[in-house]
Amino acid sequence: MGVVNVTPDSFSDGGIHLDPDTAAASARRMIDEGAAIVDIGGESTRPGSESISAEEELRRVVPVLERLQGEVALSIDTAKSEVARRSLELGAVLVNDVTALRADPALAEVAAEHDAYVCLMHMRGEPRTMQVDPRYDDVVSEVAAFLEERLAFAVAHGVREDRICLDPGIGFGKTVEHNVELLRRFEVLLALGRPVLVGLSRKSTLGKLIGDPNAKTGPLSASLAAAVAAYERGATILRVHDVREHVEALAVVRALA
Ligand code: HH2
Repeated sequence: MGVVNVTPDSFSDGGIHLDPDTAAASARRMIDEGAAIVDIGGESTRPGSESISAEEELRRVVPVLERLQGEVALSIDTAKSEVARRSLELGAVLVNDVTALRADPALAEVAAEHDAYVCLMHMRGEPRTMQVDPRYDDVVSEVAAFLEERLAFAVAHGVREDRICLDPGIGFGKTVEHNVELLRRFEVLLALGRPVLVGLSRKSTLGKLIGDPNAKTGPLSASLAAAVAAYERGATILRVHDVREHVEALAVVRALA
Protein backbone atom coordinates (compact mmCIF):
# COMPACT_ATOMS: atom_id res chain seq x y z
CA MET A 1 0.00 0.00 0.00
CA GLY A 2 1.53 3.29 -1.14
CA VAL A 3 0.87 6.46 0.86
CA VAL A 4 -0.09 9.86 -0.55
CA ASN A 5 -0.83 12.46 2.11
CA VAL A 6 -2.61 15.49 0.66
CA THR A 7 -1.75 17.55 3.73
CA PRO A 8 0.51 20.47 4.62
CA ASP A 9 1.74 18.79 7.81
CA SER A 10 2.17 15.00 7.53
CA PHE A 11 5.31 13.87 9.32
CA SER A 12 7.17 12.56 6.31
CA ASP A 13 5.56 13.82 3.09
CA GLY A 14 3.65 16.88 4.36
CA GLY A 15 3.26 19.63 1.74
CA ILE A 16 4.63 17.77 -1.26
CA HIS A 17 1.25 16.43 -2.45
CA LEU A 18 -0.96 19.48 -1.87
CA ASP A 19 -1.21 20.05 -5.60
CA PRO A 20 -3.74 17.46 -6.90
CA ASP A 21 -1.82 16.85 -10.13
CA THR A 22 1.34 16.09 -8.17
CA ALA A 23 -0.57 13.82 -5.78
CA ALA A 24 -2.23 11.93 -8.65
CA ALA A 25 1.12 11.54 -10.41
CA SER A 26 2.66 10.08 -7.24
CA ALA A 27 -0.22 7.61 -6.88
CA ARG A 28 0.17 6.49 -10.51
CA ARG A 29 3.92 6.11 -10.04
CA MET A 30 3.39 3.97 -6.92
CA ILE A 31 1.10 1.62 -8.86
CA ASP A 32 3.68 1.42 -11.68
CA GLU A 33 6.30 0.57 -9.06
CA GLY A 34 4.23 -2.35 -7.78
CA ALA A 35 1.82 -1.05 -5.14
CA ALA A 36 -1.48 -2.96 -5.08
CA ILE A 37 -3.35 0.04 -3.66
CA VAL A 38 -2.68 3.69 -2.76
CA ASP A 39 -3.92 5.24 0.48
CA ILE A 40 -5.01 8.86 0.07
CA GLY A 41 -5.15 10.93 3.26
CA GLY A 42 -6.36 14.50 3.78
CA GLU A 43 -5.73 14.78 7.51
CA SER A 44 -2.45 14.24 9.33
CA THR A 45 -2.59 11.99 12.38
CA ARG A 46 1.04 12.52 13.41
CA PRO A 47 1.61 13.00 17.15
CA GLY A 48 0.47 16.47 18.20
CA SER A 49 -1.67 17.14 15.11
CA GLU A 50 -5.03 18.93 15.32
CA SER A 51 -8.09 17.61 13.49
CA ILE A 52 -9.62 19.43 10.52
CA SER A 53 -13.22 19.81 9.26
CA ALA A 54 -14.85 17.40 6.80
CA GLU A 55 -15.12 20.30 4.31
CA GLU A 56 -11.37 20.92 4.41
CA GLU A 57 -10.60 17.19 4.17
CA LEU A 58 -12.92 16.86 1.15
CA ARG A 59 -11.37 19.94 -0.44
CA ARG A 60 -7.97 18.22 -0.26
CA VAL A 61 -8.79 14.67 -1.33
CA VAL A 62 -11.66 14.97 -3.85
CA PRO A 63 -9.59 16.56 -6.67
CA VAL A 64 -7.04 13.76 -6.28
CA LEU A 65 -9.68 11.02 -6.27
CA GLU A 66 -11.35 12.56 -9.32
CA ARG A 67 -8.08 12.45 -11.24
CA LEU A 68 -7.49 8.77 -10.36
CA GLN A 69 -11.05 7.49 -10.64
CA GLY A 70 -11.29 4.13 -12.39
CA GLU A 71 -7.54 4.05 -12.92
CA VAL A 72 -5.87 3.27 -9.60
CA ALA A 73 -7.04 1.07 -6.68
CA LEU A 74 -7.56 3.56 -3.87
CA SER A 75 -7.93 3.55 -0.13
CA ILE A 76 -9.18 6.60 1.77
CA ASP A 77 -7.48 7.35 5.09
CA THR A 78 -10.31 9.00 7.00
CA ALA A 79 -12.35 8.75 10.18
CA LYS A 80 -15.25 10.79 8.77
CA SER A 81 -18.32 9.22 7.14
CA GLU A 82 -18.85 12.21 4.85
CA VAL A 83 -15.33 11.91 3.45
CA ALA A 84 -15.60 8.12 3.18
CA ARG A 85 -18.95 8.34 1.34
CA ARG A 86 -17.70 10.80 -1.27
CA SER A 87 -14.48 8.81 -1.73
CA LEU A 88 -16.34 5.52 -2.18
CA GLU A 89 -18.65 7.23 -4.70
CA LEU A 90 -15.49 8.28 -6.54
CA GLY A 91 -14.32 4.67 -6.67
CA ALA A 92 -12.21 4.13 -3.53
CA VAL A 93 -12.43 0.49 -2.40
CA LEU A 94 -11.03 0.60 1.14
CA VAL A 95 -11.73 2.83 4.15
CA ASN A 96 -8.64 3.11 6.36
CA ASP A 97 -9.90 4.44 9.70
CA VAL A 98 -7.25 5.05 12.37
CA THR A 99 -10.05 5.26 14.95
CA ALA A 100 -11.42 1.79 14.03
CA LEU A 101 -14.98 3.14 13.54
CA ARG A 102 -15.07 4.93 16.92
CA ALA A 103 -14.91 8.59 15.83
CA ASP A 104 -17.95 8.73 13.55
CA PRO A 105 -20.94 6.52 14.36
CA ALA A 106 -22.13 6.63 10.72
CA LEU A 107 -18.89 5.37 9.15
CA ALA A 108 -19.58 1.63 9.58
CA GLU A 109 -22.91 1.93 7.76
CA VAL A 110 -21.35 3.92 4.92
CA ALA A 111 -18.66 1.25 4.45
CA ALA A 112 -21.28 -1.52 4.62
CA GLU A 113 -23.55 0.21 2.09
CA HIS A 114 -20.69 0.37 -0.41
CA ASP A 115 -19.40 -3.12 0.41
CA ALA A 116 -16.03 -1.45 1.01
CA TYR A 117 -12.94 -3.02 2.50
CA VAL A 118 -12.17 -1.58 5.94
CA CYS A 119 -8.94 -1.30 7.92
CA LEU A 120 -9.46 -1.14 11.69
CA MET A 121 -6.44 0.34 13.48
CA HIS A 122 -5.59 0.46 17.17
CA MET A 123 -4.88 3.89 18.67
CA ARG A 124 -4.60 4.73 22.37
CA GLY A 125 -5.94 8.27 22.96
CA GLU A 126 -6.05 10.80 20.09
CA PRO A 127 -3.27 12.21 17.89
CA ARG A 128 -2.96 15.52 19.79
CA THR A 129 -1.96 13.78 23.03
CA MET A 130 -1.39 10.08 22.26
CA GLN A 131 2.39 10.12 22.73
CA VAL A 132 2.21 11.66 26.22
CA ASP A 133 3.32 8.77 28.43
CA PRO A 134 1.36 5.86 26.91
CA ARG A 135 1.08 2.88 29.30
CA TYR A 136 -0.15 -0.71 29.02
CA ASP A 137 0.00 -3.74 31.32
CA ASP A 138 0.51 -5.96 28.27
CA VAL A 139 0.44 -4.00 25.03
CA VAL A 140 0.02 -7.04 22.77
CA SER A 141 -2.98 -8.56 24.52
CA GLU A 142 -4.60 -5.13 24.99
CA VAL A 143 -4.21 -4.26 21.30
CA ALA A 144 -5.48 -7.71 20.28
CA ALA A 145 -8.52 -7.44 22.58
CA PHE A 146 -9.31 -3.98 21.18
CA LEU A 147 -9.07 -5.19 17.57
CA GLU A 148 -11.23 -8.22 18.34
CA GLU A 149 -13.91 -5.96 19.83
CA ARG A 150 -13.78 -3.52 16.87
CA LEU A 151 -13.96 -6.42 14.41
CA ALA A 152 -17.15 -7.64 16.15
CA PHE A 153 -18.52 -4.07 16.12
CA ALA A 154 -17.88 -3.66 12.38
CA VAL A 155 -19.51 -7.00 11.56
CA ALA A 156 -22.50 -6.16 13.79
CA HIS A 157 -22.92 -2.95 11.76
CA GLY A 158 -23.02 -4.75 8.44
CA VAL A 159 -19.40 -4.78 7.26
CA ARG A 160 -18.58 -8.22 5.87
CA GLU A 161 -15.90 -9.94 7.92
CA ASP A 162 -14.03 -10.94 4.79
CA ARG A 163 -13.69 -7.24 3.93
CA ILE A 164 -11.83 -6.35 7.13
CA CYS A 165 -8.13 -6.07 7.92
CA LEU A 166 -6.60 -5.18 11.28
CA ASP A 167 -3.68 -2.93 12.19
CA PRO A 168 -1.80 -2.63 15.53
CA GLY A 169 -1.25 1.11 14.85
CA ILE A 170 2.52 1.48 15.15
CA GLY A 171 3.27 4.80 16.89
CA PHE A 172 -0.33 5.58 17.81
CA GLY A 173 -0.16 5.93 21.59
CA LYS A 174 2.88 3.64 21.92
CA THR A 175 6.51 3.87 22.96
CA VAL A 176 9.34 2.30 20.97
CA GLU A 177 9.20 -0.69 23.32
CA HIS A 178 5.45 -1.10 22.76
CA ASN A 179 5.93 -1.01 18.98
CA VAL A 180 8.76 -3.54 19.15
CA GLU A 181 6.73 -5.86 21.37
CA LEU A 182 3.82 -5.78 18.90
CA LEU A 183 6.13 -6.94 16.12
CA ARG A 184 7.88 -9.53 18.28
CA ARG A 185 4.60 -11.18 19.23
CA PHE A 186 2.88 -10.67 15.89
CA GLU A 187 1.33 -14.17 16.05
CA VAL A 188 -1.12 -12.90 18.69
CA LEU A 189 -2.51 -10.44 16.13
CA LEU A 190 -2.58 -13.08 13.38
CA ALA A 191 -4.61 -15.33 15.67
CA LEU A 192 -7.54 -12.89 15.28
CA GLY A 193 -8.01 -14.53 11.90
CA ARG A 194 -7.90 -11.46 9.65
CA PRO A 195 -5.11 -10.07 7.44
CA VAL A 196 -2.89 -7.63 9.34
CA LEU A 197 -1.75 -4.29 7.87
CA VAL A 198 1.33 -2.60 9.31
CA GLY A 199 2.59 0.95 8.89
CA LEU A 200 6.23 1.27 9.92
CA SER A 201 7.49 3.35 7.00
CA ARG A 202 9.63 6.33 8.06
CA LYS A 203 8.20 6.28 11.59
CA SER A 204 10.14 7.86 14.46
CA THR A 205 10.38 4.52 16.29
CA LEU A 206 12.83 3.45 13.57
CA GLY A 207 14.94 6.59 13.99
CA LYS A 208 15.00 5.95 17.73
CA LEU A 209 15.95 2.28 17.28
CA ILE A 210 19.04 3.32 15.32
CA GLY A 211 20.22 5.65 18.02
CA ASP A 212 18.56 9.08 17.85
CA PRO A 213 16.32 9.48 20.92
CA ASN A 214 14.80 12.69 19.47
CA ALA A 215 14.08 11.29 15.98
CA LYS A 216 10.88 12.55 14.34
CA THR A 217 11.19 10.16 11.38
CA GLY A 218 13.06 6.99 10.42
CA PRO A 219 15.28 6.47 7.35
CA LEU A 220 14.49 4.28 4.34
CA SER A 221 17.09 1.66 5.35
CA ALA A 222 15.35 1.10 8.69
CA SER A 223 11.89 1.17 7.05
CA LEU A 224 12.95 -1.64 4.70
CA ALA A 225 14.35 -3.77 7.52
CA ALA A 226 11.17 -3.31 9.54
CA ALA A 227 8.95 -4.09 6.56
CA VAL A 228 10.87 -7.29 5.81
CA ALA A 229 10.61 -8.37 9.46
CA ALA A 230 6.84 -7.64 9.49
CA TYR A 231 6.39 -9.53 6.22
CA GLU A 232 8.27 -12.55 7.54
CA ARG A 233 6.15 -12.53 10.70
CA GLY A 234 2.99 -12.67 8.59
CA ALA A 235 1.88 -9.11 7.77
CA THR A 236 -0.30 -9.07 4.64
CA ILE A 237 -0.32 -5.35 3.78
CA LEU A 238 2.60 -2.95 4.29
CA ARG A 239 1.74 0.76 4.25
CA VAL A 240 4.80 2.50 2.78
CA HIS A 241 5.95 5.81 1.31
CA ASP A 242 8.80 4.36 -0.81
CA VAL A 243 7.04 1.77 -2.94
CA ARG A 244 9.78 0.77 -5.38
CA GLU A 245 12.32 0.05 -2.65
CA HIS A 246 9.84 -2.01 -0.62
CA VAL A 247 8.69 -4.01 -3.65
CA GLU A 248 12.33 -4.78 -4.48
CA ALA A 249 13.15 -5.76 -0.90
CA LEU A 250 10.13 -8.07 -0.73
CA ALA A 251 10.94 -9.62 -4.11
CA VAL A 252 14.31 -10.71 -2.71
CA VAL A 253 12.82 -11.97 0.56
CA ARG A 254 10.30 -14.02 -1.38
CA ALA A 255 12.93 -15.41 -3.72
CA LEU A 256 14.95 -16.57 -0.71
CA ALA A 257 12.03 -17.99 1.23
N1 HH2 B 1 -0.01 5.59 9.95
C1 HH2 B 1 -0.23 6.88 9.58
C2 HH2 B 1 -1.44 7.24 8.99
N2 HH2 B 1 -2.40 6.32 8.72
N3 HH2 B 1 -3.14 4.09 8.79
C3 HH2 B 1 -2.95 2.82 9.14
N4 HH2 B 1 -3.89 1.89 8.89
N5 HH2 B 1 -1.78 2.40 9.75
C4 HH2 B 1 -0.78 3.28 10.05
O1 HH2 B 1 0.25 2.86 10.62
C5 HH2 B 1 -0.97 4.66 9.70
C6 HH2 B 1 -2.18 5.03 9.06
C7 HH2 B 1 0.81 7.89 9.85
O2 HH2 B 1 1.67 8.03 8.77
P1 HH2 B 1 1.51 9.12 7.61
O3 HH2 B 1 0.26 8.94 6.85
O4 HH2 B 1 2.75 9.05 6.78
O5 HH2 B 1 1.56 10.51 8.37
P2 HH2 B 1 0.44 11.54 8.83
O6 HH2 B 1 -0.51 10.87 9.75
O7 HH2 B 1 1.26 12.62 9.50
O8 HH2 B 1 -0.28 12.04 7.61
